[in-house]
Amino acid sequence: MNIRYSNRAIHILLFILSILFVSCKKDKPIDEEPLVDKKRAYISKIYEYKPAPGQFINDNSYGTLSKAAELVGGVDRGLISLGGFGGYVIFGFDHAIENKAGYDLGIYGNPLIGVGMEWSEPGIVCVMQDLNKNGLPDDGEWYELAGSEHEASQTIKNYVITYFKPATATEDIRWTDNLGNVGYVLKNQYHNQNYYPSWFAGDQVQFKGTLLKNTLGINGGLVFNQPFSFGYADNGSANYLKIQSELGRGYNVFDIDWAINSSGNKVVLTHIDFIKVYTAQNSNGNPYHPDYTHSQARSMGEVSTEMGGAIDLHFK
Ligand SMILES: [Ca+2]
Ligand SMILES: [Ca+2]
Ligand SMILES: [Ca+2]
Ligand SMILES: [Ca+2]
Repeated sequence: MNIRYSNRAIHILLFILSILFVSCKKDKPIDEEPLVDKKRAYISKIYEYKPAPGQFINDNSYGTLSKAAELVGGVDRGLISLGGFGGYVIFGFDHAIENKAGYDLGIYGNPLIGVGMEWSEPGIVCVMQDLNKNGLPDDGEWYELAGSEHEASQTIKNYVITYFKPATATEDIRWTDNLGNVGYVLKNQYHNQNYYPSWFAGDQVQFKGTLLKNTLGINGGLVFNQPFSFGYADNGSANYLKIQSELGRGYNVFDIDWAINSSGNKVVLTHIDFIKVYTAQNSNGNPYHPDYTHSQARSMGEVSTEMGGAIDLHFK
């Protein structure tokens, strides 16, 4: 069959099919129409955006309440930064996410994945059920999804950090933690605004969570922050690279089967209603730490998880 003939045959076939499709559609009652609203696979609501101080916070591009609201209904509609350790976002879908075999949830971030210049900023993911069915993340327990570092010796559970509002916008943001450390979220030359969230009441804010070890390094002048092997957001893991290569846009995958309670024991969940992501490292991206005066000490800015949306991997 020559090409012109086959094209003509295909056109005729498509024409006949389109007539059949239209006539079938007419006969079908409206309430039997299949669900094709792909938007429902994505975030339907941001319940809370509470970032820790960081270089993108209060910035109109990545760090305001209105930027967080833009994540609803799609992927890469915007990007929010969660700031330093503990800063978080809580979101949900217009339906519960079921725990089926394998991965259930995908979360979009912006890790740099070039070999030798990795810039991952791992975020821990927690899930909650709406036990009292009031549509709010207000009564269940937050269950951490245990990633590859869950049992690592350098992982610190129940880490608590307190950030202090600076007197002026030009100051580094001081913090203390429950291990007796004192430090600063360092300001840098690229972002001059106040790094402490402008909408927070009071003069200090506290975050709690699991602290993961730093993965920062420098090689030939290039500062990198390596990914963990699995189970974190904004993390350029091998699986992220695979999805990026197959779909053209990478995301991190999560299995509700990974849920653990506050004692570290596995919990069985048939579904979840709410998801929380928080920055899980406490790092200024400063390979010369604790030297704050080195010329490269402030070149990267704090390690802060970014999120560009999420997807229910079972939604068809
Ligand atoms: Ca699953
Ligand atoms: Ca509830
Ligand atoms: Ca970041
Ligand atoms: Ca990032």
